[in-house]
Amino acid sequence: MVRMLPGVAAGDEPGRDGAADDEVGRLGYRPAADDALLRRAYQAMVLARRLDAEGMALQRQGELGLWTPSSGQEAAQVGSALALWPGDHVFPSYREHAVALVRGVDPLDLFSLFRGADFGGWDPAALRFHLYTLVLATQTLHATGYARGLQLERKLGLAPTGDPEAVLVYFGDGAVSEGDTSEALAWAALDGVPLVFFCQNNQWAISTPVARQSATPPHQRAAGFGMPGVLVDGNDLLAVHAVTRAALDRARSGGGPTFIEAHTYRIGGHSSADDPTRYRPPGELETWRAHDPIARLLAHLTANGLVDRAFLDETERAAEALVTHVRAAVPAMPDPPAGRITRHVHPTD
Ligand SMILES: Cc1ncc(C[n+]2csc(CCOP(=O)(O)OP(=O)(O)O)c2C)c(N)n1
Ligand SMILES: [Mg+2]
Repeated sequence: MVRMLPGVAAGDEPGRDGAADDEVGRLGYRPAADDALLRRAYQAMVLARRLDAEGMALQRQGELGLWTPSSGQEAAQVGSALALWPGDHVFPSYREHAVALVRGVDPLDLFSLFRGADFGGWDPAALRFHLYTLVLATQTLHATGYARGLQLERKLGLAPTGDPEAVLVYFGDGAVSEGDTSEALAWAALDGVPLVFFCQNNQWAISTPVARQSATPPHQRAAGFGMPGVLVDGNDLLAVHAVTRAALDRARSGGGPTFIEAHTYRIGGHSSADDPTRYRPPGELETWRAHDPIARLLAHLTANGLVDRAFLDETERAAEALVTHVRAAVPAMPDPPAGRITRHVHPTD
């Protein structure tokens, strides 16, 4: 298990060259030494948290059909997304809003999807961020097929010149129970495709706890399929970034796929249609709140003098401006024209 930041307790910060980092170094992972990247990560996490709150509020006001909260999973999402190179391909599920932000998806395109005004309005080819899927685990096969295609292109000398590309696929702990995931893992390992399986174990699949879905922690399955499985503290931005970067490097250099399990927690409900108070054990939410990934990164940044008041104020201003924009734009989104749904089936419509 890889773990770098020990939580929010004052005086408990390891810094980036403390004992915890030595342990990580022995395992072959190097934490980011790039202060600008850590500041960027903090900003992306704050923006994602605010957008998430706005998504819930807009759904409650009747402006969105559904919202899938991502709060609590910002370190897992931003840490992994910032390890990607621009040419890498991402296959998300339906909760990767923070990854979408990092990849440059216009937040309004996320909201138009959840409003039902669009089918998923961003350009997956341009952004290298493929469309959301609600059908659990399908994206694991799409990603494996895509990675196999990249591998064959390279083998046949058809790959574009430039950086070699890798693929990263996101899925949840519940999706590990789907047959598609097992097929994808078996196929990916057999062919050694350039792919990273990134499982956000947020402890719940709607109301089913992970312990009732899997007799072993998800990452332990990887060995049986023939690839390394790594467990990482998913609320630790530096650890997630280091592990994902190493796995992507391995994929890019022909080393084959890696399975990462990021141990995290879904602070909100499964979706805006869910009431987690019906099934969560008492105290669980509070325990995880004490490991809030944004507070932990901020504690690290502050302890190392990497942020000042002006930076924090600027981050707040940017978040406020973003949600003000979203709040005005979402209710004004036009309904799609009738016939749009069949446009690509019946081109004359
Ligand atoms: C094939 C399929 N089966 C069932 C569902 C219903 N469903 C939607 S989300 C979900 C739970 C998924 O949990 P997990 O994979 O842990 O992801 P999380 O929502 O926690 O991010 C279920 C059962 C679905 N969307 N697709
Ligand atoms: Mg889950």
